[in-house]
Amino acid sequence: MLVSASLLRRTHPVVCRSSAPVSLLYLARRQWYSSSTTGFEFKDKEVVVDGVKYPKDEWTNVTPTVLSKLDRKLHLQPRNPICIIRHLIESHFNGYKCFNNLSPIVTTQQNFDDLLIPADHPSRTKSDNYYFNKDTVLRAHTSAHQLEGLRSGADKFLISGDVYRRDEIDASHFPVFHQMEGLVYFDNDPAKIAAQVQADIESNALNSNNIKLVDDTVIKPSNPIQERHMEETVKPVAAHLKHSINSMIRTLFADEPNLEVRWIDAYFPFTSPSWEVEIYYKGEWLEVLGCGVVQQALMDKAGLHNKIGWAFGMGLERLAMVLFGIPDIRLFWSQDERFVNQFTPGQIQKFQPFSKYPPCIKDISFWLPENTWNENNFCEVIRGVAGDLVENVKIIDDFTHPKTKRRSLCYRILYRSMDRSVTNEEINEIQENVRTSVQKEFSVELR
Ligand code: FA5
Ligand code: MG
Repeated sequence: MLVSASLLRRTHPVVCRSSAPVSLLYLARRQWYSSSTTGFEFKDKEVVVDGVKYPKDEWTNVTPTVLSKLDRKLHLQPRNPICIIRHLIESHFNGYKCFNNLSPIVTTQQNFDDLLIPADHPSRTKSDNYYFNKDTVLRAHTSAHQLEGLRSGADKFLISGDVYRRDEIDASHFPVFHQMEGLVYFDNDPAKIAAQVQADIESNALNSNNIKLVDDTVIKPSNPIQERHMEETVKPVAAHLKHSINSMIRTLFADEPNLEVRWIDAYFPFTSPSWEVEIYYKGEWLEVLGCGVVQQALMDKAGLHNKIGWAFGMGLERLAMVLFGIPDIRLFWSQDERFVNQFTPGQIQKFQPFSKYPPCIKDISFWLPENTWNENNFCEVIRGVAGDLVENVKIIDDFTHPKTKRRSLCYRILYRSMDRSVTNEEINEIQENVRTSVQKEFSVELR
């Protein structure tokens, strides 16, 4: 149990708007959080969200910081770049049924089992996810709704929503982000598929030359066709998938000079073959989506035995960062007018940087009680105390004493607010709380 959660126990219920910095809510030892639409409460034995009770167990690790994001739904806020990009992509995928309002609180069955993710798969761990309890989790991807979509009767659909992951802390990672899932299926008849694919490709020619698109992936034993599939059906399905994504990228980035895009092989338990697409941005390859041919066992679960489909899941923030030139993923959450008023529904406008508030940098170093260390858990404790004020957490020293073999780590934490100036006094207090929480949570010896 995170130390920060214990800070929440007791005291008088206080109603807060979720836009208040949660770090301060922690420090004020408040217990009841409410906003216009989503209220949540941490009790001794349960977490209550909008009146629904989720009994706590040894898996419970949701935090107020993360639950305070439930009602923001940036993909539904018309002026937010996440919503603008969602609309642009939806209009590109003409005729697809769109699901935009599915609850992010899902069962582990939906998030993992339905997708054939094995019981011991590392993506299920507590250090990667936010669990209410062993059966209920904040969805970690929009793929959690693939089966629902397949069962809806639509043969092509898009699902957008907020997704939640415990992750590292930097400019392109945030514990809440937005994904869009796309899925299409066809009758399993090679001639029919090939004809349909040909028609779609012709109606949507790729004729932009501002984008250098490299795809040297080939279907091979390490990224195979499924046993139940035939090469002559998978090839046109894969061609349709790749064309659909490439034409979306070309439409979206039509005015972007010199964009470099590449396809690489990937692995997902719910698709085979599988790929990822990356865009070269600010000196590195930024992964924007994963995709592949849907596992036939998943189609079977939906009763679609004679169909074959493809699916993708993409990160809307990552695409919007490139498209709108937004340098830090936290900016999407900013309620600073200088950010919010820059964007107009339906339009792609480059972000005009406004003067950033100054950062406040603090280091924390400690001896580990033993050699094992999980950075996601460490970042989560920091987020629990500092909320969105933490911009970056970077290891700057990892030292093992030659004689005692004890290991010491030093992390540099960069604090900055997107919408106001922070005072050194305020950060000192937060840093002190970070130190106490880290010490208690991991039994480290602070240096
Ligand atoms: C998935 O989530 C799969 N469900 C995608 C998929 C769907 C594959 C359908 C096959 C078929 P992945 O974990 O790679 O895959 O995430 C997909 C995308 O979400 C990434 O490419 C990235 O653009 C975005 N993403 C992942 N983690 C973060 C994060 N912490 N912050 C912002 N964006 C992220
Ligand atoms: Mg990935």
